[in-house]
Amino acid sequence: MLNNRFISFEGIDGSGKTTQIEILRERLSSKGYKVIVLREPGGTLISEKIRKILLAKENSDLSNEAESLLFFASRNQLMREKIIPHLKEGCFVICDRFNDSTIAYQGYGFGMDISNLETISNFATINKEPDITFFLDISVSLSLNRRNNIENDRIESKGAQYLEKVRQGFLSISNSQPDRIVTIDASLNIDNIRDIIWSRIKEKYEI
Ligand code: Z5A
Repeated sequence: MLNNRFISFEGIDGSGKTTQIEILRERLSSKGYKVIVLREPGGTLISEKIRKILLAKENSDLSNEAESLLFFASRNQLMREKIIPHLKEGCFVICDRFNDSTIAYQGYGFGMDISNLETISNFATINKEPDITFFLDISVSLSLNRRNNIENDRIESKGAQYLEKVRQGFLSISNSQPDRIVTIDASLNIDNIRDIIWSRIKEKYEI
């Protein structure tokens, strides 16, 4: 049996996912829970190889469809090798990005058919979605500011207009799934965001 401890974090670049995931990991661990943090794309040997293909600037010829399918392939490997086994063991599984990123970045970002992507996505994830998702929402200008001195990978190089479509995609996904997705104003300070996340975690898991 899979437990309901599958948590994902979503948002455009620089929205603070990694920062908040580290805080949540420490808090859950300090209370004695087993926690695994996984990043997407990546998290297994094969998925990390796919990540290199996806993010390498030299792969500028990668088609939109091939890019989407590589994200799904990486995710399926992560499901099979890490997410399902850890959920079965009773761990909290925290994913830095999951399916919503593909729907937002590839679906909304490229203007691809969302229902096609959702069908493939169900196949790739074996119909298991996160039990709770924190969508950290920031504006594109704040995203670009926060990432000011960091070198861009292939996807980050697509520019502000693309990122705005991705953000609108995330907003539309979160509006359509309010039971699963908690939308947080991620321009707030780190401690405020930490407190909002923790109160939702306490409420959901009664811890
Ligand atoms: N991608 C995709 O296209 N399709 C998919 O299906 C999937 C992914 C799964 C993965 O990049 C790329 O793949 C990503 C989407 C795409 N690229 N793009 N574009 P990644 O994993 O390398 O990077 P990322 O996920 O975009 O993470 P990031 O840029 O490192 O951002 P973050 O983890 O959300 O933020 P952070 O590292 O916690 O914080 C960024 C900075 O802001 C840092 O200096 C913090 O100290 C600061 N920060 C954090 N929170 C705050 C607050 N609240 N106030 C002020 N400053 C803050």
